[in-house]
Amino acid sequence: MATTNLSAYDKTIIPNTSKLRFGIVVSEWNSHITESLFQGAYNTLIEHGTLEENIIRWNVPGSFELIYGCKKMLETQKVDAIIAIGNVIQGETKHFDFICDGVTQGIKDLNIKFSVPTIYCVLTDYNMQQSRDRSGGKHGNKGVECAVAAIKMAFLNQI
Ligand code: DLZ
Repeated sequence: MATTNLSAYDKTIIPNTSKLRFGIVVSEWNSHITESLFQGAYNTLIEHGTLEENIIRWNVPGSFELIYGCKKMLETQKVDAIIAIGNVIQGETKHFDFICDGVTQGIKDLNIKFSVPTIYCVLTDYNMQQSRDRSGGKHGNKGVECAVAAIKMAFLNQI
């Protein structure tokens, strides 16, 4: 089955982001993966004109805490979009399902409750190799894809 390259997009249609402010909330669990996702997102925002001082980064312990971290950022920081970055790897128990479901529903709820969009940059994989492949490996970097989504949604929010 072909997998889309997560870093591939048409750069010519992305507007300049120099007037926008972005939040990035990063889970520390599987930090080598989430740091690569962060770098992909950060570099993409910078490439399209976002100023360094207009990217606010907060860390949270695990993906489950992304919900509260993003909520707090939405309540206290003036941002145009937030990117929630996490990585959940399947283990031997149902914990994986509960975390994935909780984070997904939680971020969905934030998008319903707040007028600022929260982008879902959470890799939910069966093993570490799949996560490596999607955080700067052979399938690109989901952080890039999510930064592009954040830019598009921030502009949509200005309508
Ligand atoms: C506990 C846990 C486990 C087993 N696995 C992951 C994971 O693969 N990815 C992740 O981001 N977090 C994991 N966590 C931690 C939970 O997200 C959360 O931090 C704790 O349950 C405390 O609420």
